Amino acid sequence: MPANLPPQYFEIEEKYRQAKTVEEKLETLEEMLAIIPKHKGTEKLQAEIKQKISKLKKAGAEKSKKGKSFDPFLIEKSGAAQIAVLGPPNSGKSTLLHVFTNARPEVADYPFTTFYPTPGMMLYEDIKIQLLDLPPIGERKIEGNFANALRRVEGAVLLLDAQNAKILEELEVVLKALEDSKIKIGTETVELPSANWFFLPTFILVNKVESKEHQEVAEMIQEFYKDRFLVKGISLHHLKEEEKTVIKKHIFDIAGIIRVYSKPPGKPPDFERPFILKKGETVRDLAGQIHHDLLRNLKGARVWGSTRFEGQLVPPEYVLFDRDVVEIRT
Ligand SMILES: Nc1nc2c(ncn2[C@@H]2O[C@H](COP(=O)(O)OP(=O)(O)O)[C@@H](O)[C@H]2O)c(=O)[nH]1
Ligand SMILES: [Mg+2]
Repeated sequence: MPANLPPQYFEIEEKYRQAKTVEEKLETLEEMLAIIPKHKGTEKLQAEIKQKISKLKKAGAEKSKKGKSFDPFLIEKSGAAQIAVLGPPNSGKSTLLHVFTNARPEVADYPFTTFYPTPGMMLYEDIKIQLLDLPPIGERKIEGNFANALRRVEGAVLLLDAQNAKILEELEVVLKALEDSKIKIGTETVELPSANWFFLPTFILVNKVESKEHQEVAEMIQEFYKDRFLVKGISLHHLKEEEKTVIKKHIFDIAGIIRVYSKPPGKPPDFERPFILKKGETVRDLAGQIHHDLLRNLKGARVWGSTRFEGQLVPPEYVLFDRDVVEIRT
């Protein structure tokens, strides 16, 4: 077909192939149609695209007639980060929310009490982190909505039950179910099979450790999985204050975030409202968060905390650390 399509056409076509939502697909199809030279050689192609557009629009109209499908897993993010609480049935996921947040999901000794996610806010020093109590992970395939929710969170806590004789099997079942949804978990980044896989930073809490025997179970898990996971044995029913503090710190660490305090020139730092950055982000990222005007005129910053000298001048590319105080210079 002597269509003589411009090179951009093929870029848009590629975008169309990658499009995930109906809206994205429609948008790229409209773009394709707009860019095609209108002559005899492209008539067939134009007709095909128009047909695709009308099909998609029809499907969309029917869907909205049925009412927007409600996604109970779409929990609006609140606080500095969202952390998933994962695990097999009965491992203590809902109990974890009782201990660390003000949320009160049902706790019961029969499995599958939690069908939908329940959020709760955990106070960590001067910030709040949102924990999501989630349905148990078992032999069944993880629902699409559930898997998508896991791709939105910053990290996860995986709870296991030290008093369950099948603890190793349960852990393997969880790992397998997640991998069936193209999600790999680990405390340190693990290699992903391909680009559409998702890495979810996760640490393991072996719960219900209340005897020497349970302690040995936790140590066994730790021994087997130490290359991949941080593993900690605890009992949520008998948690000491110090242990609570340590677990909160692990949750903060797995979220992969840092707190940074901004300081206007000549004024004291604002410790009331920390800015939240991802680990590895720079002065430039902070400036962009404060105000996009700052970005344009950014020269660097003075930093107190991670620098060798207090108030040291650093360039925009300087990587910030948790608790740094930063005075942006323009
Ligand atoms: N012995 C013991 N039981 C616990 C502990 N944490 C939770 N449980 C019990 O385990 C059962 C399941 O807890 P739940 O939080 O509902 O688990 P979920 O299904 O993972 O949400 C309940 O009977 C809890 O009281 C613990 O630290 N020790
Ligand atoms: Mg539960």
